[in-house]
Amino acid sequence: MSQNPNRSRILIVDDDDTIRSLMKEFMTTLGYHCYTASGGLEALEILELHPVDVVITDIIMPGMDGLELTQQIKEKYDYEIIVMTGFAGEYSYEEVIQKGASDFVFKPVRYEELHLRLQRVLRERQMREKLERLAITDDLTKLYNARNFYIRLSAEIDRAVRYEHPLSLLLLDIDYFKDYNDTYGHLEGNTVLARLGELIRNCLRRLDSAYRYGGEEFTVILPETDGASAQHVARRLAKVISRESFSPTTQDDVKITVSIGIAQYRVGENMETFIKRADMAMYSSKEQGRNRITFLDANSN
Ligand code: GH3
Ligand code: MG
Ligand code: MG
Repeated sequence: MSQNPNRSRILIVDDDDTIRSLMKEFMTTLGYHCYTASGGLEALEILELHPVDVVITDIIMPGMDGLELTQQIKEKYDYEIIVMTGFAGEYSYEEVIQKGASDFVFKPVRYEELHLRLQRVLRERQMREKLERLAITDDLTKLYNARNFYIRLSAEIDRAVRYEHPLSLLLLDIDYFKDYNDTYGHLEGNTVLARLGELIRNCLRRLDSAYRYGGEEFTVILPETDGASAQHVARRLAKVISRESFSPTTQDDVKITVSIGIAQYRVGENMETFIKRADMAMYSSKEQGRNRITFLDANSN
């Protein structure tokens, strides 16, 4: 949803031309971005092309009625629906809500009331989106959290197997980070973690996703990526991180380095084994002196 609630996108569905155009005028004046449709099928066609935040639909319409439309939208999308109904006895509140509508207004619609209901529905939607975002995000680094890592990796493994596409995993661990904390304090350490989160995020392509895996450990899932390309990504990350300077005190200009492990998914292996191989590659980087990249290809153990 757009940040400004007034730029939210609304689809108005009504078979009455006059109501449709009056509502569109009202909503547009309030700053909403409006689409209109004269029936259920046309509404579904519009939704195929344009995502929206809220659908406001009449119930009684020729062809597909508003209840059927509500049900179909809810099966396919996560959009809010406000239903307009002609008179009190036409459909029950329960019936409409059960189909998945968020709210309900009577016709003739009082615009002020509709606007208030719309604002409430949008507020609740924003709140829900925020909670969903918080549940999958690490607060300090703004990367996805470890719980989300397992969910996403499992889904990516399924996709890689189904489409026979390569899939790679990076595991990064900050070198000597305990010393950094001991020398400059935990808060300065946190600054490093937050900045690393930002650097990693900025380095990635659209399909890639990065996670705070542990305290000072990060993972990056690279779909559609073989080991050779994953090494490019790892080198780019290491370079960007090595260029960054931190100033935990006014006198100090401190560099940090990371040890990186790379594994390419091997068909048939389970998620735990895949992660373990990336972990072993990372430990190998540590053992060889840190600040380096180790790749275990699909055939090595
Ligand atoms: P190595 O090169 O072997 O990785 O050494 P290291 O010191 O980085 O590794 P070790 O696992 O011994 O220590 C990890 C350190 O990371 C210890 C802990 O204080 C620090 N750390 C973990 N989570 C956080 C955090 O949220 N904030 C801060 N500031 N430090 C953290
Ligand atoms: Mg560690
Ligand atoms: Mg470490």
